[in-house]
Amino acid sequence: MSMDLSQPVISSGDNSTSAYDLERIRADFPILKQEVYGKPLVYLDNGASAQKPRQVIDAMSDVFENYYSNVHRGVHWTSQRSTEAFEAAREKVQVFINAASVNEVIFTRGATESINLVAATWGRKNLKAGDEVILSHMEHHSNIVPWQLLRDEIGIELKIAPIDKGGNFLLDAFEALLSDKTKLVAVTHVSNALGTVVPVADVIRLAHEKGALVLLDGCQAVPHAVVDVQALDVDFYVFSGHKLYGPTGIGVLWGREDLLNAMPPYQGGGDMISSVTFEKTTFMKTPHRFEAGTPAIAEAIGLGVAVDYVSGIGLENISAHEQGILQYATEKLSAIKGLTIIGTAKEKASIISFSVDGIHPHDIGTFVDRAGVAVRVGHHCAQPVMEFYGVAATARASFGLYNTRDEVDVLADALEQTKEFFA
Ligand code: 7TS
Repeated sequence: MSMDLSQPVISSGDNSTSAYDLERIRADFPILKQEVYGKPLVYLDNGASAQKPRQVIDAMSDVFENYYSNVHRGVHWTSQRSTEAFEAAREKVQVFINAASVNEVIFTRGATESINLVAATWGRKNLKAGDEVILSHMEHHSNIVPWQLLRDEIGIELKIAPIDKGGNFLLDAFEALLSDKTKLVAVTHVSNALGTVVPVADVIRLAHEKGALVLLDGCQAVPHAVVDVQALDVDFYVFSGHKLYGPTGIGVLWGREDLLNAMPPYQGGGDMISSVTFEKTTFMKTPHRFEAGTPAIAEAIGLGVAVDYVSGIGLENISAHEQGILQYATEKLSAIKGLTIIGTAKEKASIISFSVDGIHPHDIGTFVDRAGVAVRVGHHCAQPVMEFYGVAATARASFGLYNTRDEVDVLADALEQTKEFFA
């Protein structure tokens, strides 16, 4: 069973992982053989950044060892080879998210830069004082602050779509916020702090009925399920490479080609112009218009290999595996007395935020670390949703394609020991 992120209703998962060769997958990730404090590393911080398979590491070494050069400008062999590999990575991303054209795939430093790019270019050009942008209550700061900067600059209004105590996105309340003033809905596809899957198909349909565009923050969606930007009928989609088992320093802004070509450039510099005189510069079309300067070459190539890697396993299979882990971990952690799971939405990706009575999340994180378990503690760059739950921080286990039920058991045992220590 797979988690179809294009639909509001998502399966609760399948416990069978028989078709899923977990041992072979784990063997692809060198870091998983690492021991910390003499214990096997149990890496449950995939929401912050995922580990890299050998295939990605080797591909990036191969670039530097065998054909590295700057792209789009050399007639020599290494530059042509690098350019071909760089552009092939763009095509892989196009296929991965089913973009209509390769020109719609813009390489950025990551989701944060992608959102800032849309706010600074599309936003500045198309929004004016009084126009409304709708966000949700569970956005990552990177999908809040760029819009606040724009608000402070040009006077747009920000409206916040609410959630309920379980962390469910409230579609009716969202619909009630929509008006003729709504120009953009910028929401997360999957919440990094709660794991909630937002019913994006409905969000997009309702927003479009009002003539508003939709930007989805897909950081926590693309590693977990098939994303098809055409089936979604979305207008902008952003994600980071490093949460998708690829390198840091590379991410994607996808947008509809007509929208992108109507947007002014983000940064000016080399590689994005058609011609330059001191009087006037003309710009290339998308994607180069938005890729000023030397890009992250080996990183883009690495991202392409990461896309190959997850596609080779199959996002449907990854989703089924992770939903099984999510279900198992939810049961296992719920059985711990005093532990509260924060975020119990009907549809979730494999992310569990939690608190334990009387123990500060940072103490939880530090204590389980000694058992080799890496979890994230803090506000997860989503302070408004922490405030909604009346907590400053949570502990968070976020599971990836290589995590096992045994690792869930190690986490649960470590949490029991933490409780005993602090009792
Ligand atoms: N949007 C979401 C939903 C995210 O989870 C993150 C990073 C970002 C945007 C920003 O991505 P970046 O690659 O540009 O930094 N989330 C997390 C996290 O949950 N823990 O550390 C980073």
